[in-house]
Amino acid sequence: MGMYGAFIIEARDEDLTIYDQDVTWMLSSFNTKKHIHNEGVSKYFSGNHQYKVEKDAFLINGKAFPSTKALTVKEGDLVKLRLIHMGKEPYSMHLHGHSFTTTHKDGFKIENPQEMDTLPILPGERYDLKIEMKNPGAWVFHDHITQHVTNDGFYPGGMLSLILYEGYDLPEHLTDLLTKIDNYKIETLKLGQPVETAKVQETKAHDDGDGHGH
Ligand SMILES: [Cu+2]
Repeated sequence: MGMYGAFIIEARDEDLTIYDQDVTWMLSSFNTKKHIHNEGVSKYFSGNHQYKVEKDAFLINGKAFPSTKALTVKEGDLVKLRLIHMGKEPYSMHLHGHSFTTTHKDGFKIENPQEMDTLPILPGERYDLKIEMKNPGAWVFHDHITQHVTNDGFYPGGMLSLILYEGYDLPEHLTDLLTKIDNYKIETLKLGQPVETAKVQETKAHDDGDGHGH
């Protein structure tokens, strides 16, 4: 997992909005017991119809929280976030503290972009989000389907990342939870980047944003 990347082609007549950051998140899931990515599609098409494999790891760019990489920003930044759905189940990506507009879907410009803070995204879909960073703090950005923010069933984990403004760090409610459980050290995380438990425990939070109570 994580052994993939995005190939981005910009249209020649693309609008000339200048973004301070251009970030791609590839969303996927994984079964750590069977080490099967995307439910063994090749098996399915080869005539073996054993298709159902339960997922226990939900990933942003091949990593599950707390190994996901936070988006670090400055107040005033304009960020383009490209979401690419590489998985097999619907996701519902929700951002705290901000709204965003979806400027493109599947590479095509959206003529009347809607402002929103939650984006349903289905397998294969790609969305470009335009986010104005105008609310300093530490903000959670996550899949609102609860199973998808767990590692092997334990919250917090999975498809959860953060927008961190300069000077802010992991929100306290998350550091508290991480220090209370040790079950998030599942095989997925070992296969990826080591969990920086010590760093998480030392982190001082300055979260003046809302909690993660929804
Ligand atoms: Cu939330």
